[in-house]
Amino acid sequence: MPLARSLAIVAALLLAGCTGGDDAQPDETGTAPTQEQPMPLEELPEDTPALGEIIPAPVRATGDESSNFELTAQTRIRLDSDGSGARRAAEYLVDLLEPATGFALPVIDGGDARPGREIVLRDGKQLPEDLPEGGYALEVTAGGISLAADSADGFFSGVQTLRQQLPADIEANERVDRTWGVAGGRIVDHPRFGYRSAMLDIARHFFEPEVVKRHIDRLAQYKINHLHLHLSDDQGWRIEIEGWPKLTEIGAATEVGGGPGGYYTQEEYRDIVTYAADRGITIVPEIDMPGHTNAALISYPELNCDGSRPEPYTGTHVGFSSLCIDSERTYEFVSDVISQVAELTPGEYLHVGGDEAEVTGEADYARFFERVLPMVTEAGKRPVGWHEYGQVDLPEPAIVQYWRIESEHPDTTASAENGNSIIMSPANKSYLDMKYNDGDPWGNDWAGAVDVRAAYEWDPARFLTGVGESAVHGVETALWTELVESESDIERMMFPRLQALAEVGWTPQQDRDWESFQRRLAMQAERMDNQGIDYHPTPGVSW
Ligand code: TNX
Repeated sequence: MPLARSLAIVAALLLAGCTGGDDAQPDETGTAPTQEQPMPLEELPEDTPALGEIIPAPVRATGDESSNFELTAQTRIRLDSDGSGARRAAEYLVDLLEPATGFALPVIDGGDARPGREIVLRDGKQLPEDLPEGGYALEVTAGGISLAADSADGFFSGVQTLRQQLPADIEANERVDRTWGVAGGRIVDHPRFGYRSAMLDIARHFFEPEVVKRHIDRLAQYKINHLHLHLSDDQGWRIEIEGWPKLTEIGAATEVGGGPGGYYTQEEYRDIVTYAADRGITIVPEIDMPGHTNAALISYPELNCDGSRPEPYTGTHVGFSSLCIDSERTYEFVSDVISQVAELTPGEYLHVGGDEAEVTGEADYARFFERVLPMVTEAGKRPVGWHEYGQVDLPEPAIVQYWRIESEHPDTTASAENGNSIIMSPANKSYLDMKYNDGDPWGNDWAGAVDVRAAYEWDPARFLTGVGESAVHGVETALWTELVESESDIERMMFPRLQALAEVGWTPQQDRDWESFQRRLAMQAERMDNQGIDYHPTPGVSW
């Protein structure tokens, strides 16, 4: 018997043994029943990624060429877990695999092991004890695949790893008749930061729910686990608030350039939240205030100090609007908005903006947030705000999002010293509305060009003086949409810089390497093509 085959049988037996299954017990002749022991794939199809050749790079991958797995129509997915995370991730995996393979894989709860034919999602019994939160272990043998995790986040991340270990054809929309191999070995992996996020501005240009859903699909594959939606700005108000109908009748009807705008009903928003959760993504809603509020002011002029109705705004300037800080009506409004948005959002966070409030006096600004932040915590949410709100006395759970390009920012450093966590989104690294290169015909440029290498080569724990690893809550890219009008604009600006930021947020700093990233990024081209992503084939990468 060839060595690889014997090893595969041993592996299958071991797998069965450790799960208590009995289908693979040797028969009287001492050999395992052959119909339950598919051959290991000794020759992986050439286009199968080597173990660990994925984005973001895993913490540890140990290949074993003798134990490749083959996914077939007979493969089943078995749950050996008490939590709902494994089931949700399993159902997601089934949906991911179906279009290209044509297999409708069953998900089975409990039951015995069936070596060689199954992918098991199991609670973390086999995880190293010191595996940090959000981690998972993926073991690929000819006898089966085991994905162990102890959180929904871990299961979703493990599923994304498995997805990228399959050939790029797995991303095809139509059935591809071929061998589906997965390279054998073991990956033990965990994120550097628990918060890995992307911001989409749907205020400057509105995007329909189905565009946001496709965006969610695309983000999830790189283990981005939060989507921050910028739901209001001068140019548009994008979410229905009961009791304040003019926000959507008037405030939603504009966008940059004079287009029709739009908004989400509460039902549509809830649906997006659920869709995201089913893919391991938490929605972080942002209502920007007290500045960036022209759309609210044209809807309800009583929120303006002089009570007059401003003109609708469809340009791209910032810093000219403010809610009236001294009016009780403002706090009735903000309280309704916060409580309803909190109610619609199961996630931990609620973003209150706070940036560029240039026409709100400093003392007013502080007074405003002293009243508003308790509304957020009382609604059961953890406040997040752009770093300007760090000038205010923040409650301990509040998170500060740093967006400037300077490496010194005393207020943010002070916030970190006070125990507030910091989300790092420096514009010269993570702003995806910036041009890739100086000569690009599209994109903002106030933070300079941000090419893929710039987006990749930085350390979130070394960017800002006094904000080290333990103060960093995570990283977030931002796609402001003053100049982004279509879904294909979104794709071109996001990809492939999103992959760079995804690895910045996931992979330990010492394991990150531009050459290696560049090679793995080139491998993503076919995956993005198959998904119909109109990415920017940026120079400097051998696509
Ligand atoms: C600054 S970054 C803004 C946005 C703009 C963006 C354009 C931040 C918190 N505010 O209002 O859209 O620059 O790059």
